[in-house]
Amino acid sequence: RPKFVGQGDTGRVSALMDTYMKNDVLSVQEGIVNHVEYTMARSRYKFDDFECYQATSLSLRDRLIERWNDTQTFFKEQDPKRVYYLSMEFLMGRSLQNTLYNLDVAENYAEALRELGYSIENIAEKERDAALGNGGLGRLAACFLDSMATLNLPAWGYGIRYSYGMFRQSIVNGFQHEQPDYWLTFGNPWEIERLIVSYPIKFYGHVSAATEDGRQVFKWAAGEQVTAAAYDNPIPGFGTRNCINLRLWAAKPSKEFDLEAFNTGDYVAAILAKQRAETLSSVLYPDDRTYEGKELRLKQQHFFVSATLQDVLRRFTEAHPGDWDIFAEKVAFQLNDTHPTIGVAELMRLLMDEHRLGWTKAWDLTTKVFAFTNHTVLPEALEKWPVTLMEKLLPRHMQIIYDINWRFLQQVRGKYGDDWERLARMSIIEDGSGGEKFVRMAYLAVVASHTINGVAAIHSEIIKETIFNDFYKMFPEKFQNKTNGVTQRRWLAFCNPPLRDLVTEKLGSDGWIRDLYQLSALRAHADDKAFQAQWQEVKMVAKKKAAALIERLTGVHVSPNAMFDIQVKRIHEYKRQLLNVLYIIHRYNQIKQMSPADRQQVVPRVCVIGGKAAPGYEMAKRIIKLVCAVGDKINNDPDVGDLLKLIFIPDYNVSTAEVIIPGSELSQHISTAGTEASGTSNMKFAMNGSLIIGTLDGANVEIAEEIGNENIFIFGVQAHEVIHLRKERSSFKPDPRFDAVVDFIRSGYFGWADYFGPICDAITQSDYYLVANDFPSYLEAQEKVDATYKNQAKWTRMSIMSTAGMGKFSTDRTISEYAKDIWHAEPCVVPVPE
Ligand code: B1N
Repeated sequence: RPKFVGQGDTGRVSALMDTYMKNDVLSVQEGIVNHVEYTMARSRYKFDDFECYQATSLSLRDRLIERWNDTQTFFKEQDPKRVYYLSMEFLMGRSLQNTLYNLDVAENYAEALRELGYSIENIAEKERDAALGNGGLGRLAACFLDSMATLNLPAWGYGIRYSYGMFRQSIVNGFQHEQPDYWLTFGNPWEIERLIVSYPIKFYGHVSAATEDGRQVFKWAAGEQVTAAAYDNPIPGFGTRNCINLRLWAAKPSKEFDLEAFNTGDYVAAILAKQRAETLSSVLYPDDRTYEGKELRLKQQHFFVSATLQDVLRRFTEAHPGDWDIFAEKVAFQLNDTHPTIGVAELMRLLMDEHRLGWTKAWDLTTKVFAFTNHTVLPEALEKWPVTLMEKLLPRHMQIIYDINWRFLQQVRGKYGDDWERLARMSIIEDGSGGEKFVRMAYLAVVASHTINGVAAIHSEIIKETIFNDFYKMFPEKFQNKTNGVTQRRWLAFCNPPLRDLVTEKLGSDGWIRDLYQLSALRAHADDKAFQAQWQEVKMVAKKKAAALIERLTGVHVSPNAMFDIQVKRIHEYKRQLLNVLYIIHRYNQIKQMSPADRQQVVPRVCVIGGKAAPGYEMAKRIIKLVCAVGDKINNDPDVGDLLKLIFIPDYNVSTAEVIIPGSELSQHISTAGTEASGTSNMKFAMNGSLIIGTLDGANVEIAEEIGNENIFIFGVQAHEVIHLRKERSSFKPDPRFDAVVDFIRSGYFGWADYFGPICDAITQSDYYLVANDFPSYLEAQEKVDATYKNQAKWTRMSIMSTAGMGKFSTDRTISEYAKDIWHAEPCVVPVPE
């Protein structure tokens, strides 16, 4: 290990620091007990499961820090190109099991705890989820970190340390209630507080121009200043010593005393005003895919991006003082959606106003380091900040954005001439008809980035044809696809040990945990009767676990002999939970009308729907109530019994996903074609042998390609038909079975007829998401599902083929492609100490 440098006896310090913690059972126990006694100051009388979880985590943290330090020191010595993943969200979930497996100490810890009288499973349950994200976008960032560490990339994540994560959902009388998720009450054993790493962040105020050495310079006299303080979260890779960093920023009052405020005489009021700085990082906005022009949200964006860029520039200038020519050879930024796009203007500002580079040089560097990922084409999600707000909050940035736009529009004119319509369409500044102007953040990101990517093949085509079409025509070479993935560590190996062991045994190696393409060798065994029986047994174990969770969360007992049919994701009209519910009502009515003999032929189903509605999204909240009302009726109908259940599971999150997904047999990914950019739970489900019923949307298209069309239930209209079908709406005649179901809801059979009125209106009037159009083909696909389930050999074969075909959908593949095609970054492998 490198020599200690600093004050004091460097030889002696190095010698003491040169040793590593031991991982034998006794050393592990000593570590845990030490933390209980000395870190937590607990006694032998107060050492329950929760305390044990904390002490165990702290002892693992010690081991993480060893690797973290070695990794960061090594990166510093090697000085490779670094990748910075900028994201407002990192939906990490729990860390204990993941750390145990990635550090390869799971067995010794389990044994150590067993001897101390604790069970690892029980103490793992004590951990609160780190829910610093809304859904797919935030969880993707978390899976990316796992793969970047595992692939030994010199990468860091940067984000916000929210005090309140995603709200906790409870269901009262079928209605969603939101509870604050103050997840830090008992501390967070995984983070390292770095009080000395902090940066000033400025807001408001005004800009003045001056001339210095014959050059125009701009000075921003800010009106408000807060401090960004760093919290580091070590991210260990699997099967490697590398341990990368997720640096999250928390807002603190600034150290500078604002003399003006203090001189007015009201000392206490001035202190209290400073204290309000902390609200900046207090809460994660829970509205995914609807943009609300809230000032605090823009402040959060600037806050974390400014801190990040200052941190990166400090690291770069320390290593290469003044050597800006190599900046782009050492630094790559990935913008996770438009949320960090203010970073484009902030980097320009820092380079020009702080580091005194000219516009041309600053712009050259900026456009070489940023790349941008788009995650949605829904118009309501596209960020557009009012110019008036930008001018007030970030006056210097607004000037810079105007300058970027002016130069860009000159370039457009140079290419297309005075095509005013095109210029208005492509302008970063939208000059609204109402007189209000907006900054189109996606266009700013596109103009400044060297590469723009979508998150699944179909989505990357759609963005070129629709929202970014003009930009695609102008710079076709900038556009790429990077199909999403998931980490097979968390989403198969760690959350489903029986399946992990079966797969490993069949393949003769656990190499698939680092190279998911190895799963394809399972195909050769898909028809093997003995293997099928083992496969079914493993699924039954997972179903029982899921059933126990369902009973614990809802009080409803479900039979593990029924088919487990799951749709879990954020509640949104475009995801069409409604289509699912309408079908369940249809199925219920069919069962009710059957003779007892016919009922014998019905495949029993447990239908599970789960997910959170954005607190202000009325229609989504009505949909939750509808699911609960229908469930109430069905689950208590003696005619139906175990033939059909409908469960709404409350507070769907990463930890419940880790139980529900392995237990699923059928999973639903049924968005209107062209609306779901990728979806990632589809990959998690298929990896765990769940069959997909879905539309040709997002990653479903590529999943079908990989596992074969015969192994997936595809239905519905295709993306290219959607515009036409929306136009034809007025002459559309819905299927009578569709009308019957809607009328049934309106009749008040499930109660709440008035409350459900707007739902029925939405799908019978404009029906923007084409629920009625897809209803008949969905029914047909569902009939195929039933018929297939009755043939268990066929079903099991399809299930094995689903898992076997998932090689492509590891984030290891996704991240390798980003590294090669976008970041041009190479692995940097930390040597293993003897
Ligand atoms: O990102 C996921 C995709 O798999 C999903 O298809 C996509 O819907 C999701 C604003 C979003 N798109 N946009 C968001 C989240 C938070 C927010 O404030 C938008 N999330 C997605 C990963 O690519």
